[in-house]
Amino acid sequence: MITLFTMEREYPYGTLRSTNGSKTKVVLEEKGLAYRVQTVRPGDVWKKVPEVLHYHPLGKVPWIVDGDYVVYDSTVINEYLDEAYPQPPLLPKSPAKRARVRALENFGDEGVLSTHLPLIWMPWWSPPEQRDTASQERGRERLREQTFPFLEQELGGRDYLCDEFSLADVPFMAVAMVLAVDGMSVSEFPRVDAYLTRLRARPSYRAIDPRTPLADSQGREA
Ligand SMILES: N[C@@H](CCC(=O)N[C@@H](CS)C(=O)NCC(=O)O)C(=O)O
Repeated sequence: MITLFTMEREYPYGTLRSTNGSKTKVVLEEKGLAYRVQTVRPGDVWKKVPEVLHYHPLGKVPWIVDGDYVVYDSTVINEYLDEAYPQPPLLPKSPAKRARVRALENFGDEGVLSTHLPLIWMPWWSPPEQRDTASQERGRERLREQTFPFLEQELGGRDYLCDEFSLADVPFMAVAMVLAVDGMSVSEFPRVDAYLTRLRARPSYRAIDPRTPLADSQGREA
């Protein structure tokens, strides 16, 4: 049984989850693996307590424990899961196609989840009176100006970024989750809008859906 260490918390407007932890959860779900979630207290992550640093040298979530192995960083974990549990494959076979998946995954991870998305997402974890709404507006603007035009172009006529659902789409499951809470309109980008709707329709999304209570998203049996 794999244990996923991540941050998740219920709020009146939905269950909020770490975006990077959600990337890992989606892959565990897509692969039908047995896992359980161990919630890490946000305060322990921000303060970098020794118990967190013991597993993740940068003091972040997620990390997983799979038998004797500890693996950290959502991208590394997801590649590990794809290699250790090959079915269904989330990377294509040809080197050129694999490179496209990795490049788009990197765009989502480094270019959206680590940069623009936290501007919107972090304030949602604060009480409404302390919420930095200017930061949220900046995050939305960056999605509109930088992220969505590129995605619109890369999607072309495809259902998923690299035809079949792959690791490239996984960071955008977290984008779909954030925007479900935020309510930002994406209608100026019709392909992106349809894509996010398609991602939310995947069974794996249920485990990160803000409407899914914490008690119903703590893992799965094989
Ligand atoms: N590259 C890492 C990023 C992990 C990350 O930034 N996680 C956030 C939560 S979504 C976190 O732990 N932030 C606390 C911090 O940066 O101190 C990954 O993909 O796992």
